[in-house]
Amino acid sequence: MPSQAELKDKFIGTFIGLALGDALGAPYEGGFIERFLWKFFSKTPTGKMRWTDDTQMSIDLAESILKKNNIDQNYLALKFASSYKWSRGYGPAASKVLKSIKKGVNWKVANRQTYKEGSLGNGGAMRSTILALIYSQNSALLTKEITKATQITHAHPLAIEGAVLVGKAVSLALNNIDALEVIKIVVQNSKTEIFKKKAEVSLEWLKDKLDISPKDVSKNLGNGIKATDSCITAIYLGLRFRSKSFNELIKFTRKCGGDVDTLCSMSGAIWGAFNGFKNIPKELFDDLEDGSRIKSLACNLYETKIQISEKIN
Ligand code: F2R
Ligand code: MG
Ligand code: MG
Repeated sequence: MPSQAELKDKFIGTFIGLALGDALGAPYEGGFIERFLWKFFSKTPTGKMRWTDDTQMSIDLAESILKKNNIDQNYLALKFASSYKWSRGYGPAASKVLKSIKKGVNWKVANRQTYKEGSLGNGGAMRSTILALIYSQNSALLTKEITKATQITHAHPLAIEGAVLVGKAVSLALNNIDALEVIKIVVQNSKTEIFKKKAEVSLEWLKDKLDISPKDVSKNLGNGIKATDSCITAIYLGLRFRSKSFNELIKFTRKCGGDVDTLCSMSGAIWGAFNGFKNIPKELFDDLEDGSRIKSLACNLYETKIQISEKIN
């Protein structure tokens, strides 16, 4: 178990790892059009690296927990909707959900307007890290709260399963669980064949310390926008680079292609949960949009976690 000081540093490392991964991966996300468009939005007016929807929705979730002390789905739905900005690069179905909620449609209706079963994109997984910070000591509550936070925009069971698996990996990293043990737990917790198979492949690769190329990582685990094509990939990357530098993780993940901002963001959060803020390069943090605000949110989440844990125990 980490000491209290170490845990606080890990909270900051997790949230900053998420936001930095997002901002550093964004210029490499998608195809030619997405990359070209991002050139116009990649910097803030003061020249900092701008982050995307992955970080915006994580900030919304963090602020919502700080306000309500738990997941209040109606409040969180309005919070997501009021922060929506086209230029943050939200997914197509997620954009429609948020615009509908803004117009007054109930989230339980809005989240099934595009797909009857709901979206199976990785939009729930990209923010589930925040709940791992709060519920890292209670696996059942972690699953329950991630489900509630995900289904507002992503009702599909695969989106929820991916979000739970990413959240679990972050929570285990916060608790200093060995990387091989983490992937074994991910295999055990995978309910559907598609996640389980990819987690088993990751386990074999990690066990044998194989030097798999970015191309083969993408080919076998996926690099797409769907939860099934990105969640296990990000978990694998976070675990593989657990004892290497943050820069090495980002350099490799950028080469995986596809949904790079989200792969860097989710694996960056796992890396940060293992290694803490103290190991994140200072010059990257200094160059990040709203770095101090995100750091302060992480500190406040740490205080809230202590209060919530005292109530639960
Ligand atoms: N929006 C982006 N990137 C733009 C690049 C998109 C690229 N052209 C591509 O399509 O690969 N990034 C941000 O969006 C991702 C998170 O997405 P989220 O919030 O899950 O979005 P959405 O729209 O709900 O789902 C994404 C796509 O998945 C497919 N899909 C979802 N549910 C489906 C279903 N039930 N049946 C079939 N397909 C489904 C659709 O193609 C959705 O558009 C992150 O990468 C974030 O950075
Ligand atoms: Mg994004
Ligand atoms: Mg993305």
